[in-house]
Amino acid sequence: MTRRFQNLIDGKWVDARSGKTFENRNPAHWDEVVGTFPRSGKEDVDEAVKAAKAAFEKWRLVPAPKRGDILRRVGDLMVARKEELARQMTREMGKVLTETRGDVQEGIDTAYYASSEGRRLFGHTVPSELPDKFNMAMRVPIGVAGIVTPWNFPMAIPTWKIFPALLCGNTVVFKPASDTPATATSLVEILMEAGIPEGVVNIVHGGGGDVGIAIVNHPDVDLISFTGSTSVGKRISEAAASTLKRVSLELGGKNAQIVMDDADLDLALEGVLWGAFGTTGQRCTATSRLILHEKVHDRFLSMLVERAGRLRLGDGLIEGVDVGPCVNEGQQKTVQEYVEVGLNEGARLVLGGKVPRTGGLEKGWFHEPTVFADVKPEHRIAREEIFGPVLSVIKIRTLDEAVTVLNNTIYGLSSSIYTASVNNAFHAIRDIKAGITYINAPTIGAEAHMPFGGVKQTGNGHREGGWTVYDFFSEWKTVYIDYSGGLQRAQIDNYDM
Ligand code: UN1
Repeated sequence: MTRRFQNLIDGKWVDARSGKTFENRNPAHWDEVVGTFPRSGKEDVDEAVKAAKAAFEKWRLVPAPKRGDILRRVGDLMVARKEELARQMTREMGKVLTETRGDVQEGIDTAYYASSEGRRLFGHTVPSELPDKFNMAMRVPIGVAGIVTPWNFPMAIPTWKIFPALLCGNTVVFKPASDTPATATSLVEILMEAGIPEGVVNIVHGGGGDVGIAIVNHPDVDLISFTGSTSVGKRISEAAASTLKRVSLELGGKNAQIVMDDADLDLALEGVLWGAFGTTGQRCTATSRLILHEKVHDRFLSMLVERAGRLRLGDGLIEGVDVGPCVNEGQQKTVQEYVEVGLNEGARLVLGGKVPRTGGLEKGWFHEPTVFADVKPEHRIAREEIFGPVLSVIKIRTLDEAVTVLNNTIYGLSSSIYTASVNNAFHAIRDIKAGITYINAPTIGAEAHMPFGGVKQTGNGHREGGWTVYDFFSEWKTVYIDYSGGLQRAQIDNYDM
């Protein structure tokens, strides 16, 4: 029997008011239904926001270390269920089991980090310009947080947002991607089991056009944290402007790995294989451009084609599979369209480019790992986010040229350079326009306790992860305590004239 999942609103598991549902299918075997989920609408969001708003008045008064204790239990429960959660995730979105285990681990790391932050959440004490007066600034909760998340990191990304939101004393209305609602439901079940009070976390399933936009427009939602495409991020920003909500956006990427002539090529090869084809290229941090120094270009390209050609496509639950399917039909089509674009622009297809039709892959949204050589920086496949297993190779002559090519995009999330020279490395660190730069490591591999985010149209200046995300989920309250017993006028009484 197919499991029928529900929304969680005010501590109760309920269907969509309309009674409508949608199916979630396994992208590696599209005839396998993972579950049915409520196709919610504005009326369900209204209920969830009402519950979250009411719950906020109690939750904001729970001491932060106590909120942290609950998140520690969340981490413990995730550890106990790691394997089960990873398998569920592979079934619903396709990436291989090693990677879904990593995704759950990223959530565990985030839980323990958030739990310890409950005993920090530092503020500032600052001298006053007046005698017998004390100044401080402290963090206070904001209110209801609308959390809208993608399918590529179905556990890690929701935890990056929900755990700090809760730790800071906010309540949550969570809309997960409709491709990964089962993992999201498991996360919410764990939060409730760990002791999160009713109404503090609510989950509303459904599409972005129905549920997502209703959350963004709702006057009682105080902040929005969204990860997804740049085009949707812009629409969210516009919609949120009418109520002046605080908005954190983590959007697209067009990340590049530079390989200089002095690089360890074997190491650089491992890096690009992992960066470009891990998660079937469906990461905002994926390596989608490879910028090769002319002196190593031909040799490295043939090493790459040889190794990438041996990557095994298949169901991510099967041992030995390297690359899973695209998440859905639409994503597979986008990849195919970009292969056409690349060919029409005159790039040279040196590997892949096709949808496999044999070998047990017929009923999944697979696409072969694909490499284009002779790509020019102005080509669309060198500038636009594809979000699939397609790598564009560009030849350069100098480090300056490599950095210029790398920066030639509207995005600025992750970047990487392989070089043995400390001078090259530091020039790259200084001149690359990206939120993250790796030296002798691939563009993927962000750790939960470090700031995560990008520049340019990858975001709007906020950072997730580490200590930085707590800035987004809390408000500064400035406090002046005058114990002089008299009226002291700032800027006036301590100056004679
Ligand atoms: C994403 O691609 O949306 O660094 C997040 C990484 C992961 C997180 C990626 N730890 O690739």
